[in-house]
Amino acid sequence: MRIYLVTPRNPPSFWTYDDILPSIGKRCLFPNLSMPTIAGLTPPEHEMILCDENVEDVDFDIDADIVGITGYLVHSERVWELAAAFRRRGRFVVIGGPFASLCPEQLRGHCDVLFVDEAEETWPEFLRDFAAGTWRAEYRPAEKPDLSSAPTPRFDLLKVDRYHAMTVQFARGCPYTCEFCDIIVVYGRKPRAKRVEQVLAEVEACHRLGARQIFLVDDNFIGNRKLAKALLTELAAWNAARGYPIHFQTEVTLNVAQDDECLALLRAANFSTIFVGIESPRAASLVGARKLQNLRDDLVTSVHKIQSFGIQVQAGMIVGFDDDDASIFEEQIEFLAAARIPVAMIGMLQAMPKTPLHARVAAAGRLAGGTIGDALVSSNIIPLRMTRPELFRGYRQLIAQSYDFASFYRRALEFLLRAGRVERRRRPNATDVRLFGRVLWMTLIRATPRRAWFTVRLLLTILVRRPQMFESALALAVAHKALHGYVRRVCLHLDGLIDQLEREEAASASPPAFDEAPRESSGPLPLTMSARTEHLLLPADELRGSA
Ligand code: B12
Ligand code: SF4
Repeated sequence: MRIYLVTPRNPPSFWTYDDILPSIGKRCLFPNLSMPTIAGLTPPEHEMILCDENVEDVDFDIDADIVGITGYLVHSERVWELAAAFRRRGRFVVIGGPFASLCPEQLRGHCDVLFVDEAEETWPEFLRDFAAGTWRAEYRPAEKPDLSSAPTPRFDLLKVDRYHAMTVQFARGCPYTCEFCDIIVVYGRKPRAKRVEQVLAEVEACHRLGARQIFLVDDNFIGNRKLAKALLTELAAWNAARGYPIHFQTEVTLNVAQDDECLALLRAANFSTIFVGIESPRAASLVGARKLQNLRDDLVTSVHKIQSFGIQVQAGMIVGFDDDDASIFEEQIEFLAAARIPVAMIGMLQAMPKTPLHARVAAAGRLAGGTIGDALVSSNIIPLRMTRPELFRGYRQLIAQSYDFASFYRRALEFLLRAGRVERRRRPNATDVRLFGRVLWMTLIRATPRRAWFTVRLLLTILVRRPQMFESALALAVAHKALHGYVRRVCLHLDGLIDQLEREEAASASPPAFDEAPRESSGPLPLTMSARTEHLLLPADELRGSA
């Protein structure tokens, strides 16, 4: 059989880096791992073709027996469109992925077969059923799959050179119980890991294909700390033996700061950045969200501890918890500055379907529509200690301030000057030199005077005061270019939403609450639903005062 697997194009988001990818010669930051994973699970007698719409065009006329589509909630509209287009052409369409696992009810009727949850067992089962003509309309595993026998994903089917970094997964699931988290709803609380040899084989495969950066896409890399340490020990040996060809990054919980051995291993294995869900500087909000693992030590001390090992912390932050009032925005700004966190993904609290938070706010009549799956552009909760316009206005101010030139510069510089030293550095090769040229072209030579001054000042200061951090300074200059443009566009988008909310508030004494409904339903559109995000793709220089 011939099977065509499609990843839909990403709507603009914090992670799409639309403003800089063309300049660095890439089409997308990371490949979606689900497609190579599904291809790896497919017996070799079938022909697999992978298409990622982020790096190539979809071939709607392809002669395929099965078309498989993946996606997150943010891809929902494109998933529906793709499925309809292929079905119109008589193709047999199957859908799986985080959107299908969390909201199967929104996909039934849009495909021939729906895969809910992980597909390590159900995909091969379906292929056998399909060949026998006895397939079912829906597949859902009886138990969460054991990953210790998962085959290596077919990275070789990806157009690797079009991505900035590759993605590899070690474990799924997280032992914690954060109230807003949909990950534990779908992947469970018991971390399930691959064996060290499996991960090494995957890293080796990506390295052979030319990868120089790998994102270990675990929900929480230290969910099972013993296994994580065993893997890190081997990754450190692997990287050292080859002269550190790979930079790793991953996602962990903040309590990694209380484990010096783990931090030393992360450094030894060449993890340059970790993404940490810090969420809030306010203890009451963390308690309310059941994010108790963040309360084991002072937050700023914990972040500094991680940085002292030469590892950059990128933070996930959230506003709009029940204990957040209008003073939370300033508190967040102060925290990011004190903790020296240049890059923070700041969002508004979202009630994702099926989470305990969703059930609680719905029961309290505080649900304001469904979610578009991106906490940076909307919120579907009526806050407790603020009005909705107050939340949206405060949030808008918070993100604008966090990514203005001056604040970002201060945080970046503080981090670069004070982070721990990592002695070893890979010797630059021709690709590095080319990349360096492209970055300077984008952030200096072809930039606005303000952007050029920002870049010169940051790079020269670091060259003079801490030259060994030059590569990190360059990366932060690039990140700011991407995020500043994106945040400016989100602010314009929020301005529209705030106007709409204020008009609604003026029209009625109390803000309207809407029932949760599938997005394609008719009737009045709640704010979060009408908040289309296509205009977030406008070039940065079309924005008022943008640089
Ligand atoms: C790595 C990651 C990223 C990376 C890489 C994204 C990428 N290119 O794929 C980055 C950092 C860029 C990212 C960004 C975002 N992410 Co993200 N991300 C993840 C993370 C941690 C791992 C995803 C992964 O690679 N999993 C490994 C694969 C193998 O697992 P899988 O996709 O579930 O696939 C299995 C099954 O679902 C099934 N399957 C999947 N597809 C298909 C298709 C078919 C045909 C079949 C049969 C089966 C099948 O089989 C697979 C094997 O079992 C998840 C958390 C999680 N555990 O899912 C969040 C997650 C997917 N991200 C999420 C979100 C919200 C985002 C952002 C919107 C955040 C933002 N505001 O910017 C952006 C969107 C970016 C975009 N793509 O447009 C949410 C999505 C919620 C949802 N249910 O839709 C998740 C679940 C995390 C969360 N709860 O917050 N993300
Ligand atoms: S630590 Fe992260 S992955 Fe784990 S439950 Fe909390 S939010 Fe979810």
